[in-house]
Amino acid sequence: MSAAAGRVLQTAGLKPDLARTLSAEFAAPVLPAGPVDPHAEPLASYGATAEVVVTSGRLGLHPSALEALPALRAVVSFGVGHDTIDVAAAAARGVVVSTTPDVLTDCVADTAVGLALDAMRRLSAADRWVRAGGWDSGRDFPLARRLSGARVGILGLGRIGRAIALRLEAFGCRVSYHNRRPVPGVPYAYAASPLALASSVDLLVVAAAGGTAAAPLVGRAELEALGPDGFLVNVGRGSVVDETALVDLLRSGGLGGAGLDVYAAEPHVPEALRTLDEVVLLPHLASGTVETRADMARLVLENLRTWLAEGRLVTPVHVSTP
Ligand code: 8YV
Repeated sequence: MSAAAGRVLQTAGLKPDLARTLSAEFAAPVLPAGPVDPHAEPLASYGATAEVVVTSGRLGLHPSALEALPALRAVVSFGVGHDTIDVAAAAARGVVVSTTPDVLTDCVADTAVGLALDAMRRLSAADRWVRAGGWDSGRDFPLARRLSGARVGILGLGRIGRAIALRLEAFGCRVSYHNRRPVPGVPYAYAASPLALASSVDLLVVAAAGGTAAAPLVGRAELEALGPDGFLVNVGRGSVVDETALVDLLRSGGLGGAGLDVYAAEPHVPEALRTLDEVVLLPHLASGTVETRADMARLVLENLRTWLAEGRLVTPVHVSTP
């Protein structure tokens, strides 16, 4: 019997090898994702003793789990985003939350650059065109837009935003940014608002975490400001962009193109986007390499082991003050 038996629960749907380790090493029963029933298993047996829930950014933690787990003290999450976990409500109950920062920064930034190149140079669209026999027909593929030297705005200059900026500097891009607060010591121009940023760039890259803000940071006005020759890349969260306005503007030619890894209601991708050649659609895979996902799983286990042994988390989320 594991010494941790009864102390750890895991949310259904985690990376299979992580789930296996949680079962084998911590005897962690599986909690269904979504609303929990305190009278059903595993809560009927473990609800009173479970101190830690292991989950992911995608699976999140349903508010009902906070209520149903009186002994809960920590939520250990796979992924850096925590918009699916109410960190403030957890903190109010004395529950701390950890995520997996840093280890996924490079892969997410690589994906953002890939999306920027693909959307502006129309690589996926050209690939489809070759496969469909467009080249055989003797026609030329339409000219695309240059990323090298472009003016790029980064929305959210955290770890990932900075890694994207660094990569784009190597492309000779002129980088500017908007962030909740200016970041000291960076060589990039600060724009006072998302609209000011969008108005002054060729490419807007969203690297901001989805928050609880009522209105998306990138709304119709910001997309219109990017304009028919402008491009949007989103590796942050779908909730940061007004998806309806995005679809409208891409359809009408009011926006040049987009590269998206995240959507408002994943895994739903609006039908209209699927039919547009100007948009590159990825299934939220920015951190999805064998190496990075293994690093993320290792950091989850490090947080869990450290919590169980020492009562502290290695990479806790700091609750932000307004
Ligand atoms: C994760 C992500 O892989 O880390 C994040 O915030 O969006 C992804 O890269 C995913 O959230 C894990 O569930």
